[in-house]
Amino acid sequence: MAVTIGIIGLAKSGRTTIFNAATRSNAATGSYSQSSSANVGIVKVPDARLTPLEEMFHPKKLTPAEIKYFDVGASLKGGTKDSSFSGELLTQLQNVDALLNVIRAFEDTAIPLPAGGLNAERDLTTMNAELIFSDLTIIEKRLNRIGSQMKGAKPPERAALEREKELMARIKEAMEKDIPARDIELDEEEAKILSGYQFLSSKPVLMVINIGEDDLPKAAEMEAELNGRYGGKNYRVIVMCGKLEAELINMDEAEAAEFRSSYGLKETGLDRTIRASYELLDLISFFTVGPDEVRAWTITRGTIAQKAAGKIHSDIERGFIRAEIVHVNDLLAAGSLAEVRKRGQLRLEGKTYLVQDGDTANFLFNV
Ligand SMILES: Nc1nc2c(ncn2[C@@H]2O[C@H](COP(=O)(O)OP(=O)(O)OP(=O)(O)O)[C@@H](O)[C@H]2O)c(=O)[nH]1
Ligand SMILES: [Mg+2]
Repeated sequence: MAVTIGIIGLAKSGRTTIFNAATRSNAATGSYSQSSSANVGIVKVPDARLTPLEEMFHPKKLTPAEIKYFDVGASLKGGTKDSSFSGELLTQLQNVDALLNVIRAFEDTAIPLPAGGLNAERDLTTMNAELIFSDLTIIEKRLNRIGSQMKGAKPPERAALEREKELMARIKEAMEKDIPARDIELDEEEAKILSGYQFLSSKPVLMVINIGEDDLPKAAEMEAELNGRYGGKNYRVIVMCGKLEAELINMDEAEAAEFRSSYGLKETGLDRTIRASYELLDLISFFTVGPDEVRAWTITRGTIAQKAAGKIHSDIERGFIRAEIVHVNDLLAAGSLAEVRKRGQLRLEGKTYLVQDGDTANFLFNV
């Protein structure tokens, strides 16, 4: 399954513009009505290692990893004690791996500013408050349910409910002090219980500061400063001009590259967003190679070989015997799998081997 990212932010912050830039789409922007359906886009994750692998294997199919973006229709309300997220929208957001919070930092007299003007700090607080508000509603419902379930419960079940209740009460207390779930320290068991709730405020956040073209010369400096202030575990900041990025995706590549360098930009907004998302979620890629298909797979760093195999098929995970591993750099240096074998560079690894970024893997399994 592709990594999914939900785009949120205040109205007119430039969410759809950033969505277009990140997915090479042309969804309508500047529509003043709140559209009810989300824009969905899938992008292939650029990976320079795929091209030489393709040249080596001439596969029938080349499959890069994918990232899926949702530009949800509703925007954060900002200040009103009312959740923007309910129904289908809430379900969609609950299923994303990370949130991309667009923060407006561009001036444009034609587009009304939020009350109080431009203020990244305030917009961040607004986002957290609104995600927490949505989560608190769920916690309250769950606490009520636990109360009634406890009545008829047998001792072991009761103990589990008791633990969950305590945890929920602790999370509730923290959230009432405006602490999002992602910032609450949890042990392994607690984290497991909590993951079932898919709290919105537990999602890692990529903040995209949407600046105007005039501020582009300051972008790198701004990004470093903001990452110093807000970056860290579960948080990353990127600064980009959404409007320019969205325009550049409609140009041919050479022309776009020329424009980009005239603005001092080295990478596309799409590439930067993907890289920041991978860093934020601590994702790495491994490859499967062969004449049928060369494919990149996305996993979290620290994934064991057996679990990584499960990405491909649950049968391979269940019947896992061993993995034949060679790093893509060694494979490319050797020139072929036969040469890798000859050089003794094809390693046999067991279930608990931690798959590394750039590993190529062949899983041996029983069905
Ligand atoms: N000047 C300028 N305008 C921008 C920039 N980014 C977006 N806009 C404009 O701001 C308006 C709103 O952008 P959208 O991308 O539609 O913003 P949104 O958050 O999706 O807005 P809604 O979904 O309508 O709430 C559009 O007219 C965009 O062209 C920017 O960097 N600079
Ligand atoms: Mg929009």
